[in-house]
Order: sequence, then structure tokens, then C-alpha cells
Amino acid sequence: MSQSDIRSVRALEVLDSRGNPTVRVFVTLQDGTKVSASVPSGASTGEYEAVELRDGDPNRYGGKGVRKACANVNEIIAPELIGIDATEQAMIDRLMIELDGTENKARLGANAILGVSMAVARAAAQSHGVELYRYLGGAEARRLPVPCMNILNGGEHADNSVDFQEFMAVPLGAPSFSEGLRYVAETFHTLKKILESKGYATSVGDEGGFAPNLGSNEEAIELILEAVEKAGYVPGEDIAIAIDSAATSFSTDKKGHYNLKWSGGGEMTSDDLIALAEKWVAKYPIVLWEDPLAEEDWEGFAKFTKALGDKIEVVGDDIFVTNTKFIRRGIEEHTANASLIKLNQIGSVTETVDAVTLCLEHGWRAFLSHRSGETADTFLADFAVAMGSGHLKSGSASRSERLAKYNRLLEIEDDLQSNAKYYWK
Ligand code: 2PG
Ligand code: MG
Repeated sequence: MSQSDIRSVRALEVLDSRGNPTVRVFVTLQDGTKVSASVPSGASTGEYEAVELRDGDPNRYGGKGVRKACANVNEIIAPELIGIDATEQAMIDRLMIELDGTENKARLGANAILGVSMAVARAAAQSHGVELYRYLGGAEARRLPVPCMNILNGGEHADNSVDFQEFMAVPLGAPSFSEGLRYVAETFHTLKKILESKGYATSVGDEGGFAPNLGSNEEAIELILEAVEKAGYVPGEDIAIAIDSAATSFSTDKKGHYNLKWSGGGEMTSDDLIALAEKWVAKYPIVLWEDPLAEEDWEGFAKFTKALGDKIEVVGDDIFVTNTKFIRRGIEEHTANASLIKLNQIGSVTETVDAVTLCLEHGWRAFLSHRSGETADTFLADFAVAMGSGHLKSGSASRSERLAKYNRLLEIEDDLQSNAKYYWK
């Protein structure tokens, strides 16, 4: 028997940042180590994401309860894991995937499996007295991610007139993570003042960015650039722009047709959206564009990448769903040049590591991401440093579930001291 053998695994239904139920898993080891991990939840989800198991009982949380997922942890997964060394991450993840037996974790739930997977990693790290980022990434895990801060929200994350879901400020010219975080947090505060002065609302969306009713999608960029300058930074040099269109949410027919419905911008084809992006990229300091087209629009995506892939990072989120099967196809077909990476899209730590590795091995970038429904869990911060993939998004400079990750990265930077590295590319 080893000190880091698993003694118990237990799940509890808790609430996420939107007040919806999610799974928290507690893992205890033989040496007394006790940790927990909580699973996030998306709103603009890809069709082929691993299944988030919900109870469907209309009498509880409008059907969104996760008691079944918790019971699956307590009754099916836990008995299998007792006595296994928590450092056996890959073996434990594989065991759960086999126990589930489906292609997309539909039986036990990706929320059940991921909760255990994250808690096991955290327990193993703690039991060995190592920081989680170092346990997962090894001694060379020293690169802090550039925090792409989503300061203006639209799409399905807000009730406003902006179709594109996220407008991010990217502090790529900062000398360190902490300075980068300061650059974009100051920009966020300055943006608030600008919005107020123009009579716009300063209430925030799900990820803590402002969600005003703007006259057009383009105005979002103009306002952010104004804020960057007013905060004392040089657009493009200190702070650039990243966009997540989340285009699946305004795709109309799965055949390359779209409707910018919230802004009243009207109907568009993939080609129209590509032309619009080319115009914006020529005009504004945009460095990254996520989901410019919908999950089923592989052809449009490849055209987009052909047009802009040598100028900006083209990220696939809904289209790849952190699944190596889809990322591999994307690499073959030149669909993008980066993949978004979300732990709960695929549902285990090991498979997420595989997805990142596949990207990096093929010269793609891996963009680490939170979900719009989050908890105070900071696993993502450690994971981003462990993967060394250079950038992450964890929402804005408001809402504690977003700041928790950024604050954990400040701790990691402090832990690494002058060994910490920070650069965009
Ligand atoms: C996205 C994410 C996170 P959601 O589309 O990239 O910002 O949103 O969690 O709602 O899928
Ligand atoms: Mg996205």
C-alpha cells in the first residue's frame, strides 16, 4: 500500500456561477490528503461535446440537477478506484472511460468523470508536496499564459445587441503575466468609464465583461481600442484584440448561412463573414479569431484559414470540442491553426493533455479556456502553465469565479519568481 492510494471518492451537487447545479468531487488518500474539484459548464456548447449528464427532473432546478452524475461517482466509479495510487492518472482516466463504455461519456456523464479526474490529479500533487502545475507539467513548466480578457460580451452570454460572443483584450506586449493582467484590468476599468460617458449600460454578462446594446458589432472593437489608448497603452503593441464569434450560435441552416440576428445585421454566408474578417483584420490589431464560422462549416473554416491563417491565430472551438479525432481531421484539412481546449468538452485530464499535445506537435497553438458557467475551482490555471501553451481565457476582471484563475496564476508566477516566462509567441 502506498501513501497516495485512494481511500475515498465522493461527489456532491453544488451550484455554479449561473446558479445551475454542477458536480464537486472529493478525493481522500491514505495519507489523509483531502481535496476537491468542481466541474464547469458551457452555454454555447458544441454538438459533439462529451455529455454533461443532467437529471431531467423538472421538479428540481428545471431539470438541470446532477444527482445522477453524483450517484454515478459514488456508486459506480468510487468502488473501482479505492486502493489505486492517485498518481496513476492515465490508468484511472482509462478505467473510467471503460466503465462508461460509450463514445461520448453518455452513461456516467463527462461531469462525473472529469470531476474525479481533476480531483485525483490534485490529490496526487498535494500528497507529494508538489504544486499542481508542476505535478502535471514537470520541472520545465515555467511559461505563464497571456490572459486574453473577455471585456465585452455578446452572443449567448448576454442579452444585448452584439452577435459575436467575446471581445478580448490580449496583453501580448507586457513583460510578465502580472503586468499583462494589470494592463487588461486597467483597460476593463477604463472601458467602463467610456461606456458610462456614452450612456451605455455597464452591467456584465456571464463571463464578467460588459454587455451594452451597441449600434454594431464593430463598435465593440472601436470601444475597446479607445479604452486601450485611454488606459495608456498602445493598441497592437501592448494590447491586441481577440474575438470569439461563437458562430454556431447564429448559424441558420448548417450549410454556411448565418444571421446576425441580435444586432439586426441580417443574413450572411461564410464568404461574407470571411470578407468581413479580412476587412477587420486589415483595419484593427486582431491577433486571434475563434469560431469565426459554425461547427458544421468545415469548408468555410478552411477558407477562412486560407485567407487569414498566416496573419492571425484561427481557433476552432465547437468544431473540434477538444477531441483528438476532430483536431486530427482539422490538421489534415488545414481547417484552422489552433484549437480551443476545454477540459469538460472531452471529460478527462488525460484526454485533454492528449488534445494539447496533438496541437503542439503539429505546430498548432492550444488556447486554454474556462466555461461560461464556472466555479471558484482554479484547476485551469495550473493546467495552462503545465501545458505551457502560452495563452488562456478566463473571462473578465469581474466575477470571482473568473478572477480565481487569474489570481492563481499570480500565485504561480510568484512561486516561479524569475524562472517564470511570459511571451505571446
Ligand atoms: C466559448 C466558451 C467560453 P461556453 O465559447 O469559448 O468562453 O463559452 O462555455 O458557453 O461554451
Ligand atoms: Mg468559443
